Amino acid sequence: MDLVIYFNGKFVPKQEARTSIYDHGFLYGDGVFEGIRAYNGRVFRLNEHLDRMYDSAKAIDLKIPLSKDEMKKAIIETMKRNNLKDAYIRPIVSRGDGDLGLDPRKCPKPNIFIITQEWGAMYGDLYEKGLTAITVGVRRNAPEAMPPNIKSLNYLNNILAKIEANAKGGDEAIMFDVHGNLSEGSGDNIFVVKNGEVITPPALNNLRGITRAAAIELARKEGIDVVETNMGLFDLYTADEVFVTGTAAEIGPITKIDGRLIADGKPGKITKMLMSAFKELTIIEGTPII
Ligand code: PXG
Repeated sequence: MDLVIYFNGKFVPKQEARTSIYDHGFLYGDGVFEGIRAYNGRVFRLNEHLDRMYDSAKAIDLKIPLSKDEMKKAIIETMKRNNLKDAYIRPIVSRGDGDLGLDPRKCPKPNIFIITQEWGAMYGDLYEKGLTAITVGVRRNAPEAMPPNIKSLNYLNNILAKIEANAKGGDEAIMFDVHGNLSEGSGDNIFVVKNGEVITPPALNNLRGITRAAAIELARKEGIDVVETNMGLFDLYTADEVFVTGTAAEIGPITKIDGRLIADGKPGKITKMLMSAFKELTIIEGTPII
């Protein structure tokens, strides 16, 4: 059976889920989205993802024509109609159809799509071997220009970083901000472990990751100190462990950066502990799809 997509209150086959070329989501990247995961029939941290999506929309002055509760019901219904248990969920709200001018006042009605599809582990055997990363020249968008806290439909900053990492042979890109402070990966947050402490950049120059928050909670539950502070290249190269967190990536160990081994080049103890604690959490938590 073909996947069905939620489109403005209707469920349509995926070939019919189309928007206009005048949709400002297409013309200008004007809109917001979320990336959510369901594990074994439960949607992980659905309320947190919806809070973030509505905050992103608020930050770009986009009024989503559904309440959070209605959006939640639409997501669950899309999952049910596709008979999915382990899935990736992508709600998208675009500014809607307008004209060729960029003024959002020309777009009276936002378009809402919800895509769901089956999804497994993103990095395969690299969770055991470790990922390689490249620190890229592309700087993360400055918060004063395009706040990285907004999960907008314009991902070109991240895509430029990914292109650079691809060209230089890394599984993931690591970005710094314009001041040289560590920011995040192209689609995940970054953590360093040093002398038993877990350290991550403050969430001004990166996306407030749902997995980031879960990793912080899990580390603190184990009695590990977690500090949010600015870091530089030195902190990466001299780290005991480095890992990334994201809905797609989950928790992924980084064992090589710019061709240099991190510590002994194997996934670290705290990273491995957090990976298994996170796995556990995804099994026991979540909004049931009923
Ligand atoms: N930073 C950025 C820039 C992201 O896009 C994260 C951090 C992690 O946030 P969560 O809440 O997921 O822990 C993200 C989310 C992909 C892909 O295909 C990645 C994301 C979203 C959608 C697709 O790699 N990352």
